Amino acid sequence: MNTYPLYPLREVTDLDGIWDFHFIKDDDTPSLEDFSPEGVAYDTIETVPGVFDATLPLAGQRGLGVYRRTFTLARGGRHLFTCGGFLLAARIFVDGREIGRTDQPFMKVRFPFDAAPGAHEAVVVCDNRFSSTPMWKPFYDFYAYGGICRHADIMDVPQKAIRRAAVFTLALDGSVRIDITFENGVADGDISLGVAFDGGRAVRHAAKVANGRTSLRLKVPNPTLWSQESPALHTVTVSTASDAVTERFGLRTVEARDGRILVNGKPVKLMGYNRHEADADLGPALGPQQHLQDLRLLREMHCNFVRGCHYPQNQGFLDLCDQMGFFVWEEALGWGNQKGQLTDRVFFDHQVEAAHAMVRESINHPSVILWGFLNEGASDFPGARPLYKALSDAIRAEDTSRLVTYACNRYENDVCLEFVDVMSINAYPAWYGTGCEKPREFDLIHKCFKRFEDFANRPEYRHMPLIMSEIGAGAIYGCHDRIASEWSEEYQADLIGLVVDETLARERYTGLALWQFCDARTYVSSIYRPRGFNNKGTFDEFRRPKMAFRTVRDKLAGLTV
Ligand code: ADA
Repeated sequence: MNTYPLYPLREVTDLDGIWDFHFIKDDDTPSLEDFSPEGVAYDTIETVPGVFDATLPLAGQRGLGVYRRTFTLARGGRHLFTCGGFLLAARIFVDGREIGRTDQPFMKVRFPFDAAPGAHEAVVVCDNRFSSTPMWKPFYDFYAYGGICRHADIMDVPQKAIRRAAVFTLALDGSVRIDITFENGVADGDISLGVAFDGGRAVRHAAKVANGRTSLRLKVPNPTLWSQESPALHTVTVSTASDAVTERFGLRTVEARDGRILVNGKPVKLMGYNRHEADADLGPALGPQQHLQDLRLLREMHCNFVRGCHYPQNQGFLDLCDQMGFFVWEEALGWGNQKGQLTDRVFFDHQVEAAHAMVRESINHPSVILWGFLNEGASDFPGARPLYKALSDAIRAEDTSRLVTYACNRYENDVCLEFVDVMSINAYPAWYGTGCEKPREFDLIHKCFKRFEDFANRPEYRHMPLIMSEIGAGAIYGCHDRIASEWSEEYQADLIGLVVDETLARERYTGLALWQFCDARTYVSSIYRPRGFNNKGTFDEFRRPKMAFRTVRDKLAGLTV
């Protein structure tokens, strides 16, 4: 899925399609490190994007998936290999030489390499073993697949290239700051830049480059604001003598004031879902039509909010959110990380790196209004404070124009909330931990909303907006029950109905992200995962609606058009 930014003067070679493939089983190879691209006996094929272990015969297998294809370059010189995400870790070779490696799952990466014009061979080896990355653990509640799960391409990088142009709204009259980063030989000193908004004529601006970057303050001609109701977008093309980048952005401001989130100065109520990138059979490698379909289903329920759980999102999905006027919470990869990990130096550094990279990549999406990290980490542990602080600092070093949060399940014992702007609570009243003698303990829903409202109203937190960032119940698609007990669609619909009512009735709650949009594959485990799925979707994995779909749609009618 081709996404912004675009580089109109460069030659882009799309690597999506069919690659040769060979799988090396866990026991046959010691590590990703020891892999050599020589002598691999390619015996089958795989697609890019795709994951190799979603279907048989490799479903459930762990080891190295080796991909190979050839490509032809018209131009010689510096090139960039770009990919929207690997699982779980990968090394990339061109003509037998390693050009890059990553152990950041779902992270967009870009690796430079030099090549002559003509035919070349790319080999990518993906390791889906948990040992390949400190960012994952065997139990995160979503299946850990392996492969090249997002779009990949190669493009040439001219001398004095522009890397990105990040656009920040300074005021609603169209005033913006554009932070431009360069690469491949741009010396510090004077530079002349062309800037063209919305495909118009380029106006030249003199700027000074220092440490490979510069900044311009400009006014967008004919500015139109981005909002949920009217998601107007602008483009800007920034050019040097040899290169150009086109970025798409929206003019809008986001702030937290007096316990509310304001977009363009007006309070918003965020109503929507947590969503995994999850196909029924094929794992997380969704195509554009599937992303669009999911957003259309959310819109059909009048939702305006998506929490992209629990990893950096597909850039193509965010492009769609920009165009359709969704508010998005994007978060770095993490799930229930405990004391040992939160104080581990390698995990710490990887998390900080992931936070920086996520923000840089998604910086121009107006839909993204919240940055998150460490879903349900041990934020009640004082030893976790340095990491929580480092992560908000990392995000704010990249971007102060959005809000920072994390999904907390430590509640009144939390010791890290001071580092973020928004209090977000994950809770499962009337689902986990209820007395097995009492069916339908739905008074717990009301108590839960009241409890966290009281918590958020404490003097030290009163200024923070409050989001119920996860809440829900499992239902097996097609399971109906006369007494509407657990696992029936009736139970789930009734519970979600109460949750939506509570959120709408309580002004203190700025938002709700129901858990979850659709059933998604995980592991059969002791925490209620029949079928090996997390069954709390309002849709099943085939997007067949459960009863809760109508409940939400009817209750939110009027929230969006
Ligand atoms: C947690 C977690 C989710 C999911 C959920 C559940 O809140 O953040 O990823 O596992 O629980 O279904 O229990």
